Amino acid sequence: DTDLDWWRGGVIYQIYPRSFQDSSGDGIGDLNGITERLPYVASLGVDGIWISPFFTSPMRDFGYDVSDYRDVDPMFGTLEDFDLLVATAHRLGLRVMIDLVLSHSSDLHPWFQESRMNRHNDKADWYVWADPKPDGTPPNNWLSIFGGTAWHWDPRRLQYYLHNFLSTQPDLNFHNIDVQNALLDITRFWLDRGVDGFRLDTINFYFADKHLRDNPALPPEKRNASIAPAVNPYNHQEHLYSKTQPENLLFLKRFRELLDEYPGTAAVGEVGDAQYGLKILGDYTREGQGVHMCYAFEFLSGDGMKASRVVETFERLEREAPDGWACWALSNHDVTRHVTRWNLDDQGARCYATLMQCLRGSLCLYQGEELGLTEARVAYEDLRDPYGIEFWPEYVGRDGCRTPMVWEASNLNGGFSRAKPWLPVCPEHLGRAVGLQEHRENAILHHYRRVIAMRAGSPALRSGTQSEMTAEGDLLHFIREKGGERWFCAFNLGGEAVSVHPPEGEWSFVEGVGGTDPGRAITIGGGMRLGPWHYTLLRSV
Ligand code: TEU
Repeated sequence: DTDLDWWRGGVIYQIYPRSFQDSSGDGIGDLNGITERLPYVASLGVDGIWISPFFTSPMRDFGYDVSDYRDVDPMFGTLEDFDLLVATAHRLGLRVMIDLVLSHSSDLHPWFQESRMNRHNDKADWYVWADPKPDGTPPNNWLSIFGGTAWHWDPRRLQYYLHNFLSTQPDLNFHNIDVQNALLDITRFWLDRGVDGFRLDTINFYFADKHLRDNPALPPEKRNASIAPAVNPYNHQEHLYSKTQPENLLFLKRFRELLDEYPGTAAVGEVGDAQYGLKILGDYTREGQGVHMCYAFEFLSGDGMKASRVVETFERLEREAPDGWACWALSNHDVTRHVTRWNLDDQGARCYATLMQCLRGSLCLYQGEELGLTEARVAYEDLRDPYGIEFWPEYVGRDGCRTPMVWEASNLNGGFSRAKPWLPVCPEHLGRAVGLQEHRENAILHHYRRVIAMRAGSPALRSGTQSEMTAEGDLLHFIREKGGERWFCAFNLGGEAVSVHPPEGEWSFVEGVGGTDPGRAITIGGGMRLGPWHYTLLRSV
């Protein structure tokens, strides 16, 4: 691998800027706060960071609604602060990926303000506008992820506009080449400012069907029960026409050509699609013609990550995206933190942390994951996420994974801010603050550092082949291999002890719990025993 390929198998640390570190004293995190904490991030051994949106925004969706793509929201700082952040990151050997939300803008973006004036202005065709049906109802049956119809009536223009998310997030019309060009210009603006890449929000939503055809109903067996099933009819529709149109491949090709002008940059496209996610991943990352990797949702939901599920996912990936490249994650700013979601104890959390470092693909870690943070309970009065407020209490929203980072247990607000934080610091998190864990030899934070370093130092784990992946009950094992380096990785993803029989040969024990001493060469004959949530990693000698 060359330096240019850093993204392939790289580990990316996701920062949610509102909640990482406040330097200005307004209770909201900011860019200078991130810069201050970059040495900590570098100390984890990750390859780079992805910063969730910090652009000018009315913050209806906390930055995922952009009103100026070329500036920093004053709440987060200035462009000069951003330049300092990038320079500091680069000095520390960290790549910087920023989060471009191109599928939709804020309704306060000047483009939309102009577009809504009438049907013949310069930007008239920049968003997805449509006439009502004769009875005045929306043009078709498309639904918004955040609830209700995906169409909003505009009383000024006397038409509906499309919004796949909030009504304050109108969808841009990618069929219009001027829109594409404007978005590519924005991308170039940030490339010229020195970023190393992009996390592209909702790339499978860029294009909607030109003819605005109705989506078909989803047969019951294909419904996704993971997102507010009781209240959200979104899960009962097959989103055939409201997203993932074939024209996107041509746009992504243009996007890739632009990135290729800046060697060493990379893009990870977010593809949220319960049915076709991996198939889309294959299409969007094929032959270096689209994004470098797709952010996959496979391990972000569900009630567990059983051995059989891991095997099934990689079999499906192999089938549906043979030369695709996935970027995995267990947690992010949209979902319940996995320690809570899967009800993991410390041992279980360490086991999954290690497993993720051993799997083929790239990997995103979400701030606080390295501390073993649980989902915070947020009282109704404190909820900020519009999605949560809409569906509470059936679905409590995304605030519980967005509460502030905890740095020092004894400092005000865990060291996050000297003012009242925008979301309360979770009291249970304080016992896991960075400062405390730094001094605890056995803390999960050090475990993360160790396994991240292990992957970083191994071409086989970073980008080698993955074969013989097998599930036997709760036991998961597989081989990673590259250039003569061969690993056997085995995990007990359950509460009962299991036996594992590594392939015959001389192995050296690398890492594990309840296993042999690290570094000791062992000959495998009779097999090894793995206690609950124990694992063993062996390298051939
Ligand atoms: O999320 C896209 C996405 O698929 C989400 O709708 C996700 O399914 C949802 O948050 C429930 O978990 C991206 C961003 O990550 C999210 O924060 C934004 O709200 C959304 O796009 C709109 O920009």
